[in-house]
Amino acid sequence: MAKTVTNVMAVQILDSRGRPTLATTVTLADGTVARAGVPSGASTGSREAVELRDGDASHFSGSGVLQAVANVNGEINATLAGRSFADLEELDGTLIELDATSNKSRLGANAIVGVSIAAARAFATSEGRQLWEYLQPAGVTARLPVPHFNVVNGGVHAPNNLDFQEFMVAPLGAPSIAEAVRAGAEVYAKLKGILASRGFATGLGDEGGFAPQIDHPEEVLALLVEAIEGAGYRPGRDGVGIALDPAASEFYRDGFYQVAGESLSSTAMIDRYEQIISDYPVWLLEDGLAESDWEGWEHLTTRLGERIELVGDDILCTNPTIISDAISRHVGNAALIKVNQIGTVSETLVAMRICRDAGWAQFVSHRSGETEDAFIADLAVGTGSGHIKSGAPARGERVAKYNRLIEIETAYALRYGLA
Ligand code: 2PG
Ligand code: MG
Repeated sequence: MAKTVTNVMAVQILDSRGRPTLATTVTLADGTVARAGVPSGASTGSREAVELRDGDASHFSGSGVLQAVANVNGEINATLAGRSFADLEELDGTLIELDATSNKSRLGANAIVGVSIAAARAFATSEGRQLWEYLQPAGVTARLPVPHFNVVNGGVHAPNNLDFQEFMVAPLGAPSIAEAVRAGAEVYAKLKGILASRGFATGLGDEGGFAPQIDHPEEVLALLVEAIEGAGYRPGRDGVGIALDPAASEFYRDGFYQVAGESLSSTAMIDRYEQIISDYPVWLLEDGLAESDWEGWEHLTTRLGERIELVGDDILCTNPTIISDAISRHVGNAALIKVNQIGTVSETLVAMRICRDAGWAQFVSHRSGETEDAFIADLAVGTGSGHIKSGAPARGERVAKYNRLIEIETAYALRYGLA
């Protein structure tokens, strides 16, 4: 049934880092009102859709989004209000056409994605369906994803020495979301105790994980195994596994990877990962190499692609064209899925369909700058993507997503897990 939009509006609010972002509202003629909060990244891929920032140094040091807000309240509202749309794809297509750039830089991907997410929620509500049901593609089985809890933060997400950005624990062997969340929270609490007992600070990074002053990634991995065992779980795929997002573009300089004082070639970096996955129960590696190192990625995939999941984030940017290119070049075997990287929900669903058709995995993700909006929980469930990352099992904007998964699990008997 066609939906008539009567109003679209936005205001400037704060994200979890205290930086400005947008809250958007879409109102339909049937009285449905739906909102969205727009996420924002720090370690961004160079080919991501463009987030519009005001650049006015006297206002939030240039990071204001008042122009993006004005674009929603002005041009976007003028175009959408009073119009009927057969579905979300038509509404998203109208936004893309209106922007008329290849990277959403005119109206701002932050403005566009806020409207797209709020519209998806409005359309679902108007049809009396759960958001995850509304997002579920034909022929796809909805299921509850394995949450990946980022318990140690480094890179550009924390002011410590760690070059790797994210160290995640994944309750792959848990029977349900409720048990997975419990495992994540128990390991997190155990890790805090271990860090404190060794004299490390237990302050937090941007995604709620601890940010100890540690140089070597292997040292963190050893602590994670200790915390997993200490909390009473088995490290590994039948218990609690580990996933890494080094976000390698951030420590790639002049063709070399700078890790803990060492300068490693692409091959040496792959050797290091091979050793890491032999020594520790790491089952997933995201952005192990830089976005510009496609040749390195090809080697990485040849060497480790049969053993672990290799997820492309900065290198793919949730972009259907780039993902198709990577699939044909055998670069990685999975894509990170971030709605604001491409800018609309419809294009995100296309990116996920391309992955599915190629047998690639899809790892649904938050951004380091977040709001309490839990859209990605429904996205992961509806698309049956099998896994999601939303930071630590702590801090409101992170647990909002995990709590939504618990709510979905409680109300609907859906299968949990990856396979
Ligand atoms: C990443 C993300 C989310 P950011 O690199 O995967 O964890 O970080 O949002 O800063 O890009
Ligand atoms: Mg990443």
